[in-house]
Amino acid sequence: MKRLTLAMTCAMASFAIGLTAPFATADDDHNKRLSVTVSFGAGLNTTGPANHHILPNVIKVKSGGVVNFVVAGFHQVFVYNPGTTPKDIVVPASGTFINDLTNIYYQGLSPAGSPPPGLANTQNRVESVFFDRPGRYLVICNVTSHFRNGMFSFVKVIDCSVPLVSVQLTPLTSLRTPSV
Ligand SMILES: [Cu+2]
Repeated sequence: MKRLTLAMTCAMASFAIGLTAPFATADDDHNKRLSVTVSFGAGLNTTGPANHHILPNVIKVKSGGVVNFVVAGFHQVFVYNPGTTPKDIVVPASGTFINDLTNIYYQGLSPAGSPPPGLANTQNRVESVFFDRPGRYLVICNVTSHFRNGMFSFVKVIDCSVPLVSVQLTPLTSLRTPSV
């Protein structure tokens, strides 16, 4: 038995992704998963619950990578440290925003009011979030009604430098067809 490093596994996964999605290479750093684009909101041609989605549902990125949230419309990105689940979010009975800061990792720009100095909080924008530690991070839209409509996702940060898996490799000699 030979041990494969996760780095090799990541390379193989990238190859597999390349086989299944040969055209999805421009926005994810040639499938190296260091820069990933995510749709935060279904788009500007949708309204109501149809808009309240984060795509994809599971976002995969390497540690040290960046997720670029493309915000379409009135939304606010909140990212929580590993351990927080959607059921942990304390949703107020009323109000536009949830604002649960427990275990928060990244608090995105509010689409309401004035932006922080030096930043723009226009409703249509890109927010780039850096992830340096492996784990499973919950991402939600902080707008109360949107979260209630299921607007949340997960960022799965993978550390490709640590050996985590092992597989059984079959020697090539055992695969030869016996001669007749
Ligand atoms: Cu939203």
